[in-house]
Formats: sequence, C-alpha cells, structure tokens
Amino acid sequence: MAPPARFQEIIDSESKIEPSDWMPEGYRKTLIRQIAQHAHSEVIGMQPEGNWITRAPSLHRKAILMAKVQDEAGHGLYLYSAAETLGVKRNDLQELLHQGKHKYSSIFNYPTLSWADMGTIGWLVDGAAITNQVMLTRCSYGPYSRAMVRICKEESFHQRQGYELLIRLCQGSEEQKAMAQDAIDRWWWPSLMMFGPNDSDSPHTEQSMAWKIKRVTNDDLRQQFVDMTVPQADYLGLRIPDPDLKWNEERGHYDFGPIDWEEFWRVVRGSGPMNRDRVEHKKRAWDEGTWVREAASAHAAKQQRRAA
Ligand code: BYC
Repeated sequence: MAPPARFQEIIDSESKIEPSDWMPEGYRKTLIRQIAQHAHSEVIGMQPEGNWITRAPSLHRKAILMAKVQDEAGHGLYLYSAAETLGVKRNDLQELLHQGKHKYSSIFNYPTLSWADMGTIGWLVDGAAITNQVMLTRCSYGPYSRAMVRICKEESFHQRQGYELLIRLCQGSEEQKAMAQDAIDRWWWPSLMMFGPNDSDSPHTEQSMAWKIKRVTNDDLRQQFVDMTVPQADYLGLRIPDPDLKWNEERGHYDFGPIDWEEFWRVVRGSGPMNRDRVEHKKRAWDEGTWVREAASAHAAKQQRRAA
C-alpha cells in the first residue's frame, strides 16, 4: 500500500500514527506547532503560581502548590519529548520561544494578584485545560495522545485542589469570599479565551479535525466548559461576571455573552499585561540553568564512556 493510503487507513481506523510511520508534511508541522505551544504553556504556566509559593498561607498549602508547579514542569518534559519524536530539537524549540517566534497560551499573560487566584487558576484554568486535553488523549498521533493520558490525570487533581481551595475561602470571612469573587471576575473571560478563536475564525480547526489531531472544535469545547462550570460557581455562591449568561432550555446549554476578541489577539500578539515579564523570566531561568545542563551532559557522557 502506498504510504499516503496507509496513513489515511490508520486515521480512518482510529489507530495511531507512530514516529516511524510516513506522514504528510503538514501533519508533522501542525503537530510540532501545537505540541510545542502546549509544552511552552506548561513551562511558562509555572510562573503565575510560582509567584505565590513563598506566600502560601500554610505549610500544607505550600506543599500542594509546590507539587502542582512541579507537575507542570513534568508536563513540559513529556510534551517536549513528544515533539522530539517528530524530528525537532528541544533546544531549538526553546530558542523559538525565547525569540518570540512561538506562542504559548494567552492565559499566562495575566498577573496573579491574590491568594484566591491560586484556587481560581486550579478551578478555571486547569478546568479549561482538562476539557481541552481529554479530547487530545484520542489524538491520532501516538506519542502525543499517550502523554495526554498522564497529564489529564494530574490536571484533574490540580482542578480539584483549586476548587477545594475556593470552597474553603467561600466558607470563610466576608473578606475571603470577596477575594474569591474578585479572582473570578478577573479570570473568567481569559479562561474562555483559552479555547482559541471561534470556529469560523480558526484557521487550523478544519484540517486538524480531519487529521484527528483535534477531536472537538474550539466552540464546542468552550460550551462544554461553560456548562460544567456554571453549576460549580453556584455551589460556591459566586457570581460569573457575564450578564448574558442564562440557561437555554431549547439548546440544553448555557448561553453566554460575547468574548472580547480584540483583547485576546492583543495578548496573543505580545501586548498582554505580563507577556514581557514572562518571556524575560523564562530567558533568565534558561541562562542561569546553563551550568546544570552542562553538568548533566558531562555526567551522561562519562557514564556512556564507562559503559563502552
Ligand atoms: N493562546 O486555528 P486555531 C495548562 C493561536 S497549559 C495563544 O484555533 P489550533 C496549565 C493558535 O495557536 C495548557 N494562542 O489553532 C499549565 C493559532 O496560532 P498560529 C495549554 C492561541 O491550534 C500551567 C491561532 O491562534 N493547552 O493547562 O487549531 C498551569 C489560531 O487558532 C490560543 C494547550 O496548549 C490561546 N489561548 O487550536 C496551569 C492545548 N488559542 O500557530 C495550567 C493544546 C489559539 O497559527 N492546544 N491560539 O500562529 C490546542 O488544543 C490548540 O492548539 C488550541 C488552538 C485549541 C489552543
């Protein structure tokens, strides 16, 4: 069978494309773009929460937050490894991120202003991430789909720890509840933007759906997220900052108000509140870690020489 026909057969039969299989160049490029962006998001996403590790209100909360941030580093590693199976080098992907030529999720360009943001990121940001990533466990590319299985398990713990943190705040003083409300007021709309532009404005969705890289469209995932989250906000006794939000009996879904796409594109293109700081911090960490990478490589080379 000719390689393109074999590729299509694997896609049609819901099997997985593996690194040694033939694949169209566009398929490879799309995967590299998406997996690299995803990996960068995990690594840059450590910063907004890392900012609060020293200020966590108890040892217990500090231990949870450190474990979560460490998990994000691990997700970055699995994803860079998955990208490498497509023939790119991890260091080159880092370089593209540092030069501003690669994107990462818009959500991480917003500041974390209060402790309630730690709960809200877990609940909304990790909640949006799981909604999106569960479909990616069914992605047609084997290494990406397998990495997503483990990542989703960890994201699910992250989401629950965030929600539990907010339950505690909402059961606390008026001041604590107000802090939680303020956090939701700031994070709600950026969380909806995580799913990307509307399907009608998404250049990649159609082809990515055909290749079974994406299994659900941006708008359908966003709707799933809203439907799941509104009852959770009700349980917390918090208000979602959208006057147009209401249950639509006919559709069996919540209707919600328009998203500010100008803000979305401004943030994606580098002019969000924290874009510059995030990339500067990332570059500094990379430079300061040079000696660690050099030492690890020297050690690995020595082990190899000894084994030989
Ligand atoms: N932010 O045609 P579209 C986490 C870009 S981290 C920035 O719909 P696609 C966590 C898009 O890349 C989880 N850019 O694209 C970590 C494209 O740009 P280019 C992050 C965005 O790829 C730490 C253009 O807009 N999750 O959970 O079909 C702590 C057109 O869009 C965004 C992932 O990365 C955005 N929000 O669909 C806590 C999931 N949205 O390259 C939590 C994997 C769109 O053409 N990625 N763009 O210049 C995906 O599932 C898909 O890439 C997307 C976008 C649904 C995000």
